[in-house]
Amino acid sequence: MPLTRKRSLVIGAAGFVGSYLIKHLQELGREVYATKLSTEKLQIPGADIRDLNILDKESIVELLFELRPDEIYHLAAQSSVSVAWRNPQLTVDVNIKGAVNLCEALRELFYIPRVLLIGSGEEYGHIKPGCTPISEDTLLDPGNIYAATKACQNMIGRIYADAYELELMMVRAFNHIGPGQSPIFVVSDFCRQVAEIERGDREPVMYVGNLSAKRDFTDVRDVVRAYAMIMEKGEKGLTYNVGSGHAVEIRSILERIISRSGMDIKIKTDPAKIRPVDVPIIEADISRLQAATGWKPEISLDQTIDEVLEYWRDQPA
Ligand code: A2R
Repeated sequence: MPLTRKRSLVIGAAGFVGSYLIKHLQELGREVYATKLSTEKLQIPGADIRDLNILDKESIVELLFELRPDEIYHLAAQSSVSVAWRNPQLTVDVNIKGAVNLCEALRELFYIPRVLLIGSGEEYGHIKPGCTPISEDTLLDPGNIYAATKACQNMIGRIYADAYELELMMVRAFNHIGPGQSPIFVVSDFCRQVAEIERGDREPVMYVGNLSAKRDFTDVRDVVRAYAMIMEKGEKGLTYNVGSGHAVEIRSILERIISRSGMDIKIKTDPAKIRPVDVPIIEADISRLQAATGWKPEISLDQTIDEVLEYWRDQPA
């Protein structure tokens, strides 16, 4: 190990991805700093965790001057599509102004850290039939407020990278899954329902949305490995899709989860889970990521499903 360890800063680490990323960076031998909102709880042995609200630019500047990180992962976001519909102002503030605050803070530093801005496959929006797998150069057509703010963050990142020679890279992450994810996401939702049925907490009926949609799922541990590789090898100003490269039908996910329970479970459509506009297939073209880093997913969908199901079986009733 080198005498001085590389310093990583993870901003917005109290969400789903943050603790996985911190653990991975620690495994890589990094000295890891992370931030959370003062209202959030996060403790990870060996990681130095601070409070930071990205709406306060001066606090970002102070923190960066104090820590002098070599690399910064920007995860902080208002990341819920439905909250974005209900509170577009907050979503614009956190996702756009927050990113601008970070970019402006970077300009005040006397050195140039590597920075990864995390966006979303949602930025592509209404993907037309025949346009999958979708590459980074596809024209963005965001279909909701959350997606629009992430598309904006992406454009701002590229502009700052070009205009001020900042070492900024952008990611568009497709569906990521794993133990600990909120049950507003489909795999976590289905696994939680099965665990509750197994415990006898509810009748043996699964409530589902659109089962024919196809989505590109990647285990969160593979996702954070990709982030670290892009941080190391990515080209400044470029955007990288992070996904498996293969879309899977939601029906197949449901069947795999139900088959693990061995129970006779009925399936009912819950109108609340059907979205007014649903894109039939979302699949990432990951050739740019693979050419730059050699990354490929290592954790199979079946393994992730097993672990997410175990996670929900272990939760108290
Ligand atoms: O909204 P909360 O209370 O869950 O807090 C989120 C936090 N956050 C902020 N951090 C600093 N300053 C703010 N003004 C601010 N507002 C919200 O960022 C949450 O703890 C964290 C983001 O984590 P998640 O929402 O769980 O996202 P996840 O799944 O970890 O995804 C990471 C990134 C996000 O940028 C997503 O939009 C993207 O990957 O897909």
